[in-house]
Amino acid sequence: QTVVRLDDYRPPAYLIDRVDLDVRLHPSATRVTAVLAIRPAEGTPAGTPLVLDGDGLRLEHLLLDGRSPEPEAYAASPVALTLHRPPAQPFRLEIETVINPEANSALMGLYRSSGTYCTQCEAEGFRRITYFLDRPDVLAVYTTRIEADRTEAPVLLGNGNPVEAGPIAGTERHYAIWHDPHPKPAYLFALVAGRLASVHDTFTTRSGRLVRLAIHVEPGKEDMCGWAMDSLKRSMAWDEHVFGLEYDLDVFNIVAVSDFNMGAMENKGLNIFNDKYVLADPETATDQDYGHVEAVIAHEYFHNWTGNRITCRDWFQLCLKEGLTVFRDQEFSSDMRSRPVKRIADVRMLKSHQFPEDAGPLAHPVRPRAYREINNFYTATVYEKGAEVVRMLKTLLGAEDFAAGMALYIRRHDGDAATIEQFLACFAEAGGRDLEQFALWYEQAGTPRLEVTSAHDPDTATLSLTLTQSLGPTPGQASKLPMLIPVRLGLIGPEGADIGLRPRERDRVQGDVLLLSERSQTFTFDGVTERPVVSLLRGFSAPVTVNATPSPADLLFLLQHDSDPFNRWQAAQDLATRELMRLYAARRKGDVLAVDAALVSALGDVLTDEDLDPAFRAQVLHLPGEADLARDIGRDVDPDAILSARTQLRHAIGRAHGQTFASLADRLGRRPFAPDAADAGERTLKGLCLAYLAVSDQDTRADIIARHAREADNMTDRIAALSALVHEDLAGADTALAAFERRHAGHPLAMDKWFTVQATSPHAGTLTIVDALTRHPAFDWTNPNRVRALVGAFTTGNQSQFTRPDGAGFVYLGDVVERLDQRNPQLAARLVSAFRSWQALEPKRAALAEGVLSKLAGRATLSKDTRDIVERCLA
Ligand code: DPP
Ligand code: ZN
Repeated sequence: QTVVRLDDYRPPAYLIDRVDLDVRLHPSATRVTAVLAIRPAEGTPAGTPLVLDGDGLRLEHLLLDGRSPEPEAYAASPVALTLHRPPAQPFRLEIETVINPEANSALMGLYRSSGTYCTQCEAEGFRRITYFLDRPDVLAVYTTRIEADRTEAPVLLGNGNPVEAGPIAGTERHYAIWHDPHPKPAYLFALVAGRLASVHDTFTTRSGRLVRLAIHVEPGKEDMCGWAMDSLKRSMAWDEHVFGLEYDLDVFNIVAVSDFNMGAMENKGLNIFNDKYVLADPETATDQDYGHVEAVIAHEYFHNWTGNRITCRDWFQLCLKEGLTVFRDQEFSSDMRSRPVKRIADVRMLKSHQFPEDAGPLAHPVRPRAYREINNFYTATVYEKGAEVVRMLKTLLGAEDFAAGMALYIRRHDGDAATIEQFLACFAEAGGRDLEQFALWYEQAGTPRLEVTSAHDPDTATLSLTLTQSLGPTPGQASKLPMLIPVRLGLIGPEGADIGLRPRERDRVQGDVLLLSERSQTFTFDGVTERPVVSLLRGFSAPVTVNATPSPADLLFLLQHDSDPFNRWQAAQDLATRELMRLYAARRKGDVLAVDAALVSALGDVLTDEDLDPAFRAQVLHLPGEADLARDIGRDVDPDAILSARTQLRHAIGRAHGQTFASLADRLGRRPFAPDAADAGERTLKGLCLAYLAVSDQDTRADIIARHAREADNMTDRIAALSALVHEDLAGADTALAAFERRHAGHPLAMDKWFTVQATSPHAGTLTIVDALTRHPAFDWTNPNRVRALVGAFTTGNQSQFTRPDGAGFVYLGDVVERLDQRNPQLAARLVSAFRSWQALEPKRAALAEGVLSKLAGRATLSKDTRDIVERCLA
């Protein structure tokens, strides 16, 4: 398998200025004519061969400047079309290919989803449609003519603005022409054709451009688009307000399709979405779904500038658009909702998805330097850690210089295919900074670890903090350099108020941010008369793990007094983690210890503190997950002992506050459904109360929860009650499952939740149930959402059952991967990544996982996508 390396990057020898596409749609034989205006790039020696990319293509016709070239002048294979000696002057190449959308099960290129023709071209799907220079630094202006059967596809959509449309006389067919004036790389090309219904709205940009907005869905689903449309309009206004960025076409189309490998795709003027991130109503979508729809709509819209107007020079720069755009959508959601709660949710996600990636065999830098399959680099590291790096940049520069840097980046690189170096140069220039050391965040994989010690001297009224950073080896990177780590700090006095910081090393402290740039540094603060409690890494100012040793009393103090809500939450997590580790260590030795009553009581105080936002209270009471604990344990992990420890603590909390959980569950979230943050927060806390009530000793707990499941008037409450019943195996679980199934049988996205609830149950019979559910009428192996909701939920959301000591969970995943690999390599590769932490497991489980991976590796027919993950896991 060939490895693509950043160091081998060369600018393209030929450029394509214009693309005129004529796509005559047919379910099994779509004819694509591409007319390309090509010219040699400056400095390309005459006679340099032109190699266009293909993937599974067959050439039907070729014309060079209107004439058939001699057979010796070119060579065509499924993966390339080569002109041996192209003209030295600009020339026109006309290429005809025939493709089969119906047979396209990989969902890359042109395919059909429930009868709708749609495309997915990122990263390298355009080459499955026609031969092209399929690389992001070749930018062309596209005109697309789409032709289709009028009854099969009454709606024809392309990139850019509509130019003309009409029937084709004497036939059952019609056509539409779309023109996109903005030069773009091929990965942003899209077309959609089908029998689609739509909802419409308008948005007027601040300079007065009237934009027609439309969301296209399967007929009958129009009523479920309101939230997406509302989110779109808020995104457009927010990007103008916060970043000064306006939309640049006359129309903006969104299409929801049911078969989609990713979340959504930012094609210019024609975003294509996994329907999961468009459709929402209270009956079928949870508050979390509403939040995701809002965030993904915003994310794809924000790509219009960070991704489309300024794209990536090569795929190594993927984080240039993704990390930045995730940062932007996180900021948007923070402004729409509660900022602290959003931050906590994002960090939870980072720690549970990205930290394990960084700690295992799949670890890679935010900007990788080599890949075998780019599809495997749409990762939590590129996206979520990439966003953290941008956030740190803002912390280091301050809001003003950061905004100036962004403005410069947009001004300077509009229309470019850019690099991380160019991006950073704009901030270095705007902020008058040297960002050379900071750039290591893009280069070095792994999660840095901070060791912190503090010493207070009452005689000199000083506090000194010593911070030491370390970063372990990761694949391909044996040793690392020290990073520039911004550590936001607070010192809290005995009364609970922040003490003003008087640092001695003024050049290394910026406001309340310590600039740690050496392996070890000591920071000294004057005027600290009494021993303060140190609040470190406020707001999670850097994606690092911290090893400090605050006493339980200090952590309780932080939980009560920290002015930084993030660190109040973090203190509770640290307390819970410590307790869980203690219980875990005992269980591994065969002991069962009593649970720490002080922790249980402190959590009860937060639960009943009416001054706190309900969503925040829910986050504090939500214990670290099994995977989080496994990551902290790091080696020789016993998932059963983790589950028992966590269950023990949950039961102790449930029993101690059973009454409160019962009464809060009845009191909270009684207003008619509205998807706003305040109401959603109440429902989150209510759901958490039901989950704890389920493990309390309240006699009527099963009845209360079953009643909530029956009477819920929205999906959030219904699924929370159902999960509590099923996961605790309470009386009424089967009845509630059956009622849910009857109610939502016709709605695949709702049934996905029903699959997930069952797949994530920690009981020994779960694997058997998962397997049986693959034969349920609502399940469909060809639909990625179904597979992820059932199998993906089991392998990534049910640690103890996936890693069963008999290895049956591993074997099952291996079988699923073999089954799906030829059909949909991207999906198979995603699923097999669930093995990424196998080396941290205790030896027996690790050997069983390795066995399954080795068996997969031994298969001759494995896809490039899956082989890449499997071999990296085994390396
Ligand atoms: N569609 C994916 C995203 O928006 C990849 N660009 O993140
Ligand atoms: Zn994106």
